[in-house]
Amino acid sequence: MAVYRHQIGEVKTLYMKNTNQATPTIMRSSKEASFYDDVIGGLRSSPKRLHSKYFYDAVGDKLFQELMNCSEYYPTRCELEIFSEKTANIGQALIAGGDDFDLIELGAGNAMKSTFLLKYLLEHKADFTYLPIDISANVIAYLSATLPQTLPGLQVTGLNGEYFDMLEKSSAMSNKRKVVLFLGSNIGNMSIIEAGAFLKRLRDHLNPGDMLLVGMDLKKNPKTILAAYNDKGGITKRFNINLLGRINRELGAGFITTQFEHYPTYDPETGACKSYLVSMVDQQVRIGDETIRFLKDECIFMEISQKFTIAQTDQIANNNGFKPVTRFFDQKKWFTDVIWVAE
Ligand code: AVJ
Repeated sequence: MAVYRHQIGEVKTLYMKNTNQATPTIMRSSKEASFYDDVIGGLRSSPKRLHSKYFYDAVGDKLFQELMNCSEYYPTRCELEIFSEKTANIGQALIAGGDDFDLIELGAGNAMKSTFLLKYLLEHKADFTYLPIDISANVIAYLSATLPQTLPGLQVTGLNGEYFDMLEKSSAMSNKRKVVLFLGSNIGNMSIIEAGAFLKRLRDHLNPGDMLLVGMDLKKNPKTILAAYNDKGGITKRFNINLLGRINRELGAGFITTQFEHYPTYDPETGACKSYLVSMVDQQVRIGDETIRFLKDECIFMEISQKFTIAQTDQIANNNGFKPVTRFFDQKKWFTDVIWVAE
């Protein structure tokens, strides 16, 4: 099954009239402008950084799909195991929260894991509507068209947009209790501080008694973690380098991608798995009207994939307005899906 994500349109280059500017000016839609601004802002800051949310263009989606199938990258398999083996326990825990509910999924993607849960809830006559939220219009169109066919009787309301905008929309649409799914260890792409702020904001969009089911990757043998972000086939490397390619394609930049190498790290003390791209030479890169200088060995911080202890998963809940209810694990205890209730 394909995973679709946001795709940003082409950059339009035109020569401005009525000005004495001789150089081409690049006009961008607001989406493109924020991509451009984020790229320039990130590369002008010290240390340089790019935001991992931009990994997922059409090429990035395909590479992530490949990663999910590669032997070293364990998180997707672990969470799929939890959703396929513990379906009844997860389903019962959500049903036990009260009456009818809206089941909201943040960043639904192809909804492969949630499909196990949806099927169980339908078979057990739970009264609920599924509201997948995704930034990609393709994802939402795809899910709205296919889910009612694969799961007859499922009520689906697809929401295409940013998480918090769409959460507000869902609250305006119904005052049923809410169960929010945030799977795939996506929370790991924030530092612990950012994740705390995100959870506080999410809590503000919920009512007491509403539930949150979060997928979190756990600390484990550091070699296992590092290998998952440094696969022998070089998919993770291409996944990172592709963001430079995307900047070239969409913002007309001049990155020579062969002049950067992938540097993955894992710190077993903090649980922070971080990846960098390292400039192999002194170089200058043109992006629109800007020139960015890189020293030899200078790094761009690309992504954090935070790993948690079980105690930390409770702590981050308690610190941000949630109370831990239950947790589920795969056989190896490499990954957890936790259920929290809003206080
Ligand atoms: C999609 C955020 C869960 O951080 O593990 C995979 C993305 N990055 N390999 C992760 C990713 C490098 C992934 N998530």
